[in-house]
Amino acid sequence: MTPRTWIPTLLAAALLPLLAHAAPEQAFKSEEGSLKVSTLAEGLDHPWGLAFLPEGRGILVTERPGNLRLISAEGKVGAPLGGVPEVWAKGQGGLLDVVLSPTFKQDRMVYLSYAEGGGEDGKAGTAVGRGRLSSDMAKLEDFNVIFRQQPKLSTGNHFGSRLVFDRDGYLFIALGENNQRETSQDLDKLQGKVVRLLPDGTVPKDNPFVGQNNVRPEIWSFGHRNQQGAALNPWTGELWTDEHGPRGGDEINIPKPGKNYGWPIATHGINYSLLPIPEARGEHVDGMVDPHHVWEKSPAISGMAFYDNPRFKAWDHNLFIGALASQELIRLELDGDKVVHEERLLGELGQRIRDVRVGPDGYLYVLTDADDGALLKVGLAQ
Ligand SMILES: [Ca+2]
Repeated sequence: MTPRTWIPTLLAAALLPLLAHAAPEQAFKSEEGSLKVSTLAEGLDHPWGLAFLPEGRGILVTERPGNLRLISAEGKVGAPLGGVPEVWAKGQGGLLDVVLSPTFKQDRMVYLSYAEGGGEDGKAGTAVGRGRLSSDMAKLEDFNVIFRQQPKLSTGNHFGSRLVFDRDGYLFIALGENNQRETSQDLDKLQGKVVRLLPDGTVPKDNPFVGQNNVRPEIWSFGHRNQQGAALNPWTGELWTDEHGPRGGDEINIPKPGKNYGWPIATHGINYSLLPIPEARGEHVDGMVDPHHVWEKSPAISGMAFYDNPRFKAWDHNLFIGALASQELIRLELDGDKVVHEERLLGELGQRIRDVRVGPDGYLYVLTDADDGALLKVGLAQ
């Protein structure tokens, strides 16, 4: 390298970290101390889900219009990865969640959920597939679909979806009902369900409805509306999900095998038109499981993360949930499984919060849902 080329290169190298940290850190009051918020990356197009690569090699982030990007630990946003499936990017549809295989270090598998077209009359449904992250991290190789919501019934709403592996390596998919209420109770359809699969998409033999006629064996639980958050409780190993109610009645559930979570027969909500849900028979209906926790006024809850990192002791045993309509990050204190206190954070930003995860460094990583969406890093002053 001649001096003429290396001087600008050195300058660029010196400036890059500055650019990545261009936005100043902000501080907001919170019950547990001063909340420190910095923008790790911005200019993201409706980011939806994120997954941390091991050994600090960056963060995979989905953008709803269909791009998967790698953001470096310093906040540099990479070009879209190749090998990602074509998605149906209309309404609430598009590229949605991303998780790594629990055996990623051996298999380098990345799982994606997304809206897929091809249904009757141009309708779409949720699909899940996986591909191997190439060694240069520029593409997914040999992507193949392991799950499709059948039939495809969405004209643009309620695709869910979140992906969670449990401790035994089973893959849970938390789905929406495609805005077709009655399908949540139909056991021959995959709308409004939690499904449980082996990592390659085959159905585990001990799923609750295996062997029954006219029932999809993938189903783990049913009677769900639009599930946009899910996480594994690190203290119990159980799956938790959250779902949007209609007008009112956002819920947290702890889905158990074969159980009915009520929608649209049992709900705390009413229609957006203020009319009752036609099928609804009340908040509690015998034979259906009440929500573990419910909001009478809907914050429109989305991605969730349990806090189990030693970094910020004040947050120990908390559950964080993004909220879209109310434009906040919800902090819930848990006593065992029970929600005993709620605080709303980040309202000062006026941003729809789509997802929240706990990073390996113990900071919260938060995605804002906007044309110019951001990846925020949130911690407490220490
Ligand atoms: Ca319910």
